[in-house]
Amino acid sequence: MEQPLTKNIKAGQTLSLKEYEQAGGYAAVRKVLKNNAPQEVQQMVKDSGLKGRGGAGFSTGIKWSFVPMGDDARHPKYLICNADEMEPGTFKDRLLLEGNPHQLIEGMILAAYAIKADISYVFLRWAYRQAAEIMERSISEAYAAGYLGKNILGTGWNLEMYLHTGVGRYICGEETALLNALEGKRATPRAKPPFPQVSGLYGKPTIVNNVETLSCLPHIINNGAVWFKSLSASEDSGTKLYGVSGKVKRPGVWELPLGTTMREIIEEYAGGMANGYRLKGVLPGGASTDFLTEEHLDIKMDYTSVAAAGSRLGTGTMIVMDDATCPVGFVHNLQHFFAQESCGWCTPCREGLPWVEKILLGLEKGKGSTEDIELLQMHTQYLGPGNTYCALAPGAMEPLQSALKYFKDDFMAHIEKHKCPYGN
Ligand code: L3W
Repeated sequence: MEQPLTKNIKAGQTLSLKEYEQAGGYAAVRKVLKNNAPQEVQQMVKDSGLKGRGGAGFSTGIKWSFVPMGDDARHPKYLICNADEMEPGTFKDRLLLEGNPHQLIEGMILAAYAIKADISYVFLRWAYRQAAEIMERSISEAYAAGYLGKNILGTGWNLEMYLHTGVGRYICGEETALLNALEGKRATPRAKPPFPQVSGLYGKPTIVNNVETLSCLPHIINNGAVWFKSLSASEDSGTKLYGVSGKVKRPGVWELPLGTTMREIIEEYAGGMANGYRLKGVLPGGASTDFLTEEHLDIKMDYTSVAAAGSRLGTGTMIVMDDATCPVGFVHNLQHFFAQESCGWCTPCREGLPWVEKILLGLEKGKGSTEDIELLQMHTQYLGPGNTYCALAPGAMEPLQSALKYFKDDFMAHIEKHKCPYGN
């Protein structure tokens, strides 16, 4: 099994520039800058079928193709790495940032070249202090080696790269809120269209890609689109960094063929449930995805299969809920997070999420009624897709609506017994 993104990563260690180069690092940049026009790089990535690994799964090559490329294109153009990994239960990008920073930097150079960008930023989660130090040092090394700066490798192309650490708000992972944050403004999402590809940072063409997405690029350029497709166990190309957290024997993150089944990931890689616990539900890709249950364990963890089962692949990092955990308390905890992280820009999210949180708290304490269930169901509609500027509130409704579907008996038991049956 090939694991191109993680094969050189050793626990607790960072691959140095020298080690990265010895393993073939920066060969893709050398190859492409000398031999290929930017549009050819775009085509290679389009052909590879790479989809965004941040949660949405949008085609990377198609996203790039929206960037104006003619001589009259409005410069500077920007390439941004979204490293604001704050989705609950998601810790895959951290492994790449800390373990192989030059792989990411090389991927960013390739992406920037493909859209003829002039300036690039790594927008990094505030809490990732170690990753910040590693990235700062690695960017300096890449400048010193001539991979960044003026006249890169003698080709006449210039690219600057800066590290920007956020201030710890979930909304900054939303691409347009991230742009506002970088501009020094309040981090609220912008209306789309216009999409950032046309009007992004300071109104200029901008691409925002996730850490894992960008880290795939050197391998696609070195080995080709057909190879990248062959890595997968499904229609979607490549490998995926899958993660598991919760009461399993070995929580962790593993790079596996895209489309590996949920059962294999949980039972084989995560070692199955910890002794004395049974699996009750799984959020397949971070907290803002719909619950799946034991009956879904054999689905392939790819974009289409997870959607067909009624959820989303999201970040591919699963949160496993066990049978000793109260689903009402679990979902209340998630809604507490989402309500706290709402930027307050649009009314349904600002007002709706704290209301949902309050209803769930009442239910959890045995003070709820059947009307509360109806109210919650109503909120899943009002806060659903199309009613808000961004995906925060609709994402928050996904675990709630699926909990009401799969764990309705638990909600009803709280109402009937006037207390939490799990002893909370
Ligand atoms: C041009 C169109 N471009 C879409 C581009 C768009 C963006 C990308 C994805 O949220 C999801 C969300 C979270 N013309 C386009 C277009 N694009 N239509 O494609 O866009 P979109 O709107 O599908 O998603 P999004 O707003 O970027 C991302 C989910 O990810 N999520 C959250 C993950 C959080 C992290 C983290 O902590 N860092 O990864 C987990 O599931 O709920 O659904 O670039 O411009 N017509």
